[in-house]
Amino acid sequence: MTKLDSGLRHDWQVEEIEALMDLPFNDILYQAHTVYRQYFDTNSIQISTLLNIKTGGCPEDCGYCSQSAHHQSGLEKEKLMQKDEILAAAKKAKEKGASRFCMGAAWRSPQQRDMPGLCEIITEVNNLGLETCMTLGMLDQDKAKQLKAAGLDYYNHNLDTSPEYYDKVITTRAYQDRLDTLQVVRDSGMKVCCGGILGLGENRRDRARLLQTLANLAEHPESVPINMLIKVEGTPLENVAPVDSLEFIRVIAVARILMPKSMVRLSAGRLEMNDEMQALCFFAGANSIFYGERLLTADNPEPEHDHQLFSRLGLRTNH
Ligand code: SAM
Ligand code: DTB
Ligand code: SF4
Repeated sequence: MTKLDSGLRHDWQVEEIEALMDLPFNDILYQAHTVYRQYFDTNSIQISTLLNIKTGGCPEDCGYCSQSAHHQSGLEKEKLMQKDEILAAAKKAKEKGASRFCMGAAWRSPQQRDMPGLCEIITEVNNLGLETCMTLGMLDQDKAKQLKAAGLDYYNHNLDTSPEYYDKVITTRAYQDRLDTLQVVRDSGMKVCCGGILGLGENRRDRARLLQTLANLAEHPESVPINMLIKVEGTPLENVAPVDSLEFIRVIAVARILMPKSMVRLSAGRLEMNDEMQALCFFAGANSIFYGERLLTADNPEPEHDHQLFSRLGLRTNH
């Protein structure tokens, strides 16, 4: 455990987390917001912009994903984007106010032949004055070291759901593979961005187990994205029942309570959330979002709409 991490708990029992989830809504919000105020300026949120630098044709079978070659989402497979195109998108994101640029690739893991190009991209995006994040699939120690040496600030690698529910959603890799990559990323010295998705058909215990796994990592991820499933036609999860909005807010609140110093990111699915729901997520402790009209392949709220929302809520976007 690092110094920064001292005083934080890493020994949560699932029953304790379920008890938090079961609290009356006002109590859970009050508790989460109290913790939130101890550690953060609660009127300030961080914004990151995403770019899919390699689209489609992914060999993994993640049941939620438009980019898996196993599903018929109609998405055309593309090659890794050219560096200049990526840099142009990064400049635009910076001009529009993003502080971090997150690049995603539809890979099971990157190949060594892609590494020098990826490392150049990282260095040049950093030189624009942006923090960098990548999500490229599984990493071994050597590749994690190369990314770190190039200056990559964050690596995103989600656990997505509970260990028990994982193989209902993904069969081409195991939960332990995810944990192994997270360890390699942590050991390399990069910051960890790791969270999950709600709405995969999981139950409340699965949600508690996901949060328990995240909070009981040796160090809490610096960034914890909580995604609401975006249902994609042609994927196995296209018809799954939606998660109740208040349940989603409860999960944000419990993430804040368990990981008080982490950035909790209200991630995919905001287009389906009204302003009032997002406001409650921000009250419950979400302090980061993806900003820009597109996520990886799916739409995100218009930046203008987000600005209006921030202004109506008195939120600043300056970390
Ligand atoms: N291939 C890499 C991987 O899986 O780690 C990186 C890209 S992957 C698209 C990044 C994350 O986006 C996934 O782990 C998942 O949590 C999230 N995601 C993907 N499709 C989604 C969807 N339809 N709705 C919500 N979140 C989604
Ligand atoms: C994360 O947890 N959510 C982002 C980011 N990390 C890479 C991705 C959301 C993807 C939503 C579906 C899509 O755009 O294809
Ligand atoms: Fe591939 Fe990532 Fe999509 Fe899974 S989530 S199919 S690994 S791009």
